[in-house]
Amino acid sequence: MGLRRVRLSLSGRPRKTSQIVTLTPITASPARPHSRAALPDADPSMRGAALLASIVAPARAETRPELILLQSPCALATAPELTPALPLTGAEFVVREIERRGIEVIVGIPGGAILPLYDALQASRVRHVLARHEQGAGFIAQGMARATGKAAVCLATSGPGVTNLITALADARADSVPLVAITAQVPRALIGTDAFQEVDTVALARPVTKQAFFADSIEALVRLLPLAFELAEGGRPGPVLIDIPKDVFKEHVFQQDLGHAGDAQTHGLERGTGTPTSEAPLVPVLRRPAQVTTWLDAERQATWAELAAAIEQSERPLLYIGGGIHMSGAAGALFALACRADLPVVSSLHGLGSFPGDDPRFLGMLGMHGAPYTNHATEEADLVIAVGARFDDRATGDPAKFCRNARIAHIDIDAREIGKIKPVAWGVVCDAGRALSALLEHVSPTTHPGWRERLLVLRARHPLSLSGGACEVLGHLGAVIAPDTIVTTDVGQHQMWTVQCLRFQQARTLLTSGGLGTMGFGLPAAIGAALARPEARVVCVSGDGSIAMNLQELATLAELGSNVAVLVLNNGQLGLVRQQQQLFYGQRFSASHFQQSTDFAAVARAFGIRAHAVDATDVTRERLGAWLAEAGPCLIDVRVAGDENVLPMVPPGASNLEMILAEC
Ligand SMILES: Cc1ncc(C[n+]2csc(CCOP(=O)(O)OP(=O)(O)O)c2C)c(N)n1
Ligand SMILES: [Mg+2]
Repeated sequence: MGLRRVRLSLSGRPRKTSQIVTLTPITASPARPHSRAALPDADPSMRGAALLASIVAPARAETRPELILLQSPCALATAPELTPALPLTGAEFVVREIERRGIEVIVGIPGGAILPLYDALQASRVRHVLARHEQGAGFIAQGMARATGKAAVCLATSGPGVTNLITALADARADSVPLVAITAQVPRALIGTDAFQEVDTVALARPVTKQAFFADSIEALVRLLPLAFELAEGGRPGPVLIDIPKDVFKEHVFQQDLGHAGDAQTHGLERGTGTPTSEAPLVPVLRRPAQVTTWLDAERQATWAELAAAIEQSERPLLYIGGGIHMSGAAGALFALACRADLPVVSSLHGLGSFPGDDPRFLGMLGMHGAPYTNHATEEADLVIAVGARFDDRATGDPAKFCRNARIAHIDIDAREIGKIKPVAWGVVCDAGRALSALLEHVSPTTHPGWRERLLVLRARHPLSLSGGACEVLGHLGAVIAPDTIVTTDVGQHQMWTVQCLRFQQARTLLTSGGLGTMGFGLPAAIGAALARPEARVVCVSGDGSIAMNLQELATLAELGSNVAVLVLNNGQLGLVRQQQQLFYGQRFSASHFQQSTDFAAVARAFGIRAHAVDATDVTRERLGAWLAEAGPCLIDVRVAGDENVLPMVPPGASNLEMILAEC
């Protein structure tokens, strides 16, 4: 990338060991990193925009530069002031840092190595929710984070606590969810001895987190924990793990004992444990060079003028939005721009809710299970402005055949996403909200009447046809829930039917596992959402396969008494697997049918949760409304047919126009 090295005094006073720090804002073209002069008063232009900083420990400066994603250079110096007279233990410091950030609820499961932290929590006003499985804890934290956009904290003890948590971290990484996972490690003296409940946590977490730190001293802990929060929320959000040996929790710290911020950072890197993972692609061998014709600089007005002119000149422009819109709080700017420039909007799974689902400009979800007219419209567009979307294969189908008629502008806060999958004409590294506001300023009121008419034709000619018991139930659900109801889903047919049948109106009202597609997400995520927004009704739409994967969290839900309704669409199948076997494996149904059905209502009652078991045909709008209106948790087990398919479906690897359609 041609990074330049500069010397940077992080604290503003002379240092014994200076760090060599290389900074380039990802708002700029990777080819044109900011110079030293841009660094000191960086706040207005850089705060909020992520920086790629290469932090190089002096000893390894030439050999192994490390890349790290920061919100601002100030992040390195944000360790709190400690009172010299009052020493804190490491555990007390962790609790104080959580409190200092205004975090009211955390979630986890205790165990031997993390007991000092749980002991310190006793004296805190922070509420701890006891999950029943660490994967559940991770997803509860995700529910809080996805509902609010703020980093949520989950705790796990060493060994199996950590390994149980890993799936939730990988899921958060895939969907850019800000988490801070605080894990305990065996005491330092035992590390490397195959001690009881010892695993190499950082090595396990590294490929599935934005960053994994090892705090091998109290000084490192004091510097790394604030940084963990900054990293989790800064730039493109993601999970950050900090692993803390049991004896570090018990060490004491005075202010005069602290090293410099940079030293602590160096500390982590020197051990090889602070290796930032934000740069690590999930599958390294598949990394390709960015395919971008022109990089545009988000800082220059000319950039926005150029894109605004392209919109005005286009005959069939289209906005393609993704999860970056709600992450950046850009729904307002998006709506304003779509109105001013008369732009239709298509969305990825994670973009749903960022644009009002019932607005005539909204064309719905594109891709594998998108509406047929949405895929046709995307194919006919001559200009596609992709904002906060990553051209996932579920959205694009065969990328070579995606948007063949369009010039594409791709705006994303993460430079690595731009031109990763699909060649684009323009790449702009920018926060979605900033980009949409800038475009709004430059674009004149425009209309595209011919394109509007064409879209009406496409809607009529290629409708989304929804039928079957599950869709009827979901239709009733859509009719009885308020627009601010948070809906979580699991993974399977029920997930796709949910997003096809419901019209999401507000950002952060659909919480679903999109990137990793993790069964077992829905229930704990719903619990987390209810913790974050206790006033809201939360509905988890699940399947009989998925709900079983974190069923134990019904106990957590019963204890909390939250307003979470679990709607199980019980088809006796791993339905989406069965569907693929039917369509693509000659109807050879291998391990997709449950031999024995589970009475989930009875199970829920055993956990102390109100429950109903009904056939889909017995679900009416009134009954469903009445069940949801009752406060507190409930589970509704709805038996649906086992042979229904979620359609349309683009076969894996095919183009979005090669949909298998429902028979109308
Ligand atoms: C943890 C995990 N294991 C396996 C899968 C693969 N998978 C995707 S959908 C699916 C079936 C889901 O069944 P169910 O929850 O009953 O939903 P349905 O499709 O029947 O609506 C499976 C096994 C997955 N996504 N996640
Ligand atoms: Mg099922």
